[in-house]
Amino acid sequence: MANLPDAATCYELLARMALIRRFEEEAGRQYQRARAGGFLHLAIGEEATIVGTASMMRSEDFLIGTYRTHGHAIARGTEPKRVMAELFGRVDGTSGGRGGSMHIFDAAQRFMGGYGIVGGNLPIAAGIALASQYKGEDAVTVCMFGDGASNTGNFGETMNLAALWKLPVLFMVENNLYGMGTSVERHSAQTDLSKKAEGYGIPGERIDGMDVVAVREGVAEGIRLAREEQRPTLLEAFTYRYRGHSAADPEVYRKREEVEEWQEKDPIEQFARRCREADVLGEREVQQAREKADRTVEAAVEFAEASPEPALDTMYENLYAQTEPGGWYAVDERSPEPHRGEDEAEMPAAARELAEAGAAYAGQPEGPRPNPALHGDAQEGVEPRVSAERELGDEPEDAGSNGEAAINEDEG
Ligand SMILES: Cc1ncc(C[n+]2csc(CCOP(=O)(O)OP(=O)(O)O)c2C)c(N)n1
Ligand SMILES: [Mg+2]
Repeated sequence: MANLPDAATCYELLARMALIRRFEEEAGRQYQRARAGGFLHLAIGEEATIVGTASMMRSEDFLIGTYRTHGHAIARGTEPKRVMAELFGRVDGTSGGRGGSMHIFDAAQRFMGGYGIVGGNLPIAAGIALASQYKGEDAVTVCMFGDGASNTGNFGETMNLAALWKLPVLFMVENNLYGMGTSVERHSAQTDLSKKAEGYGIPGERIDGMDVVAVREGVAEGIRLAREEQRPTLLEAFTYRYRGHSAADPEVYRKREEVEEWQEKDPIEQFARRCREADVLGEREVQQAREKADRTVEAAVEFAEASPEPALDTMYENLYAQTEPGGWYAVDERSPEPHRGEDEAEMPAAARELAEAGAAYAGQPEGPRPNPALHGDAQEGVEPRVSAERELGDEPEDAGSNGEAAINEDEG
């Protein structure tokens, strides 16, 4: 077992884990009160992996995570009140209230998000590391992702380039044993995830993600290899989320006893006990860390509640899509009032209309049916694509695959 660090560091580790735990419990509560909208993924139980990793990083290093990252941002130094305001969709949130729980982002702390696409943060991590290398900077990028993400195409592509270009990056799989409701045994052919990048020349190691000291030890070496030798590594931290995948998860895929078994290894309790037994921290300090967490989170909720919602006329700010010159990615610039079908009160009528149209369509006799691409699908005023092509004088090269032949065929 790795040695405990000095008393001040132990206190800081304990206080940070307790703060994240408290924050997430409160986030769950606020979500149930409908104060926080969108999705909410809690990492309660995973605090040692998060805090252990972040605590070994320098301020110039980058951290990038997934959609379960309230704690990652806080561990990196983002103020909890700004994370809470983001969950509440308020202007003082880390993303101005535009991102919500899955898109916490804080460039000042070099916390690069916050991504809803499973595995989507891996290539971005490689890109950040490439930028550091290109600029001759000393920074390391740490990329944290789930066991499920290790099955994505992004994983292989990123490992290949990271190894090939010798990028200063450390990959960490937060193996909480499940990707939503699917266990590692059912989703990954190779269940030793630390081996999954070996074929690319990236060595891996398994660590106890419930033990903050063990995490620090593993991460220290991974960061050293990345910084000093430009050698990426893949750490697999074994951890566990006590709560469901997201706020709506009936958890039919695991047993209550399994959750309880992992709760016995609780990262905060375990570490507090160890610090007390080694006489590094006293009961008073442990209590103090917890009370401080309570106060910080209480203040975070007050701050979030007091923060205004973004003004309606700022709705289209921060969008990269452009309408001039007009393109495929046009922004809906209609008036802010609800439009047909957007108002909930209209929904029953709109739903009935759609259902009736669907039934009429399904009730047609067997045989060729109108092709919506050619005849428009309820988009009045939209010219069929073929006639547009004709106007441009584009005669179809192969009349058998589109153009007139297709129209004739469709019209029977
Ligand atoms: C590309 C993609 N596929 C599917 C989803 C839906 N989805 C959201 S979370 C998730 C599970 C991912 O599990 P894991 O990587 O183990 O992370 P964990 O949620 O356990 O932290 C899935 C499949 C998604 N967001 N993105
Ligand atoms: Mg997982």
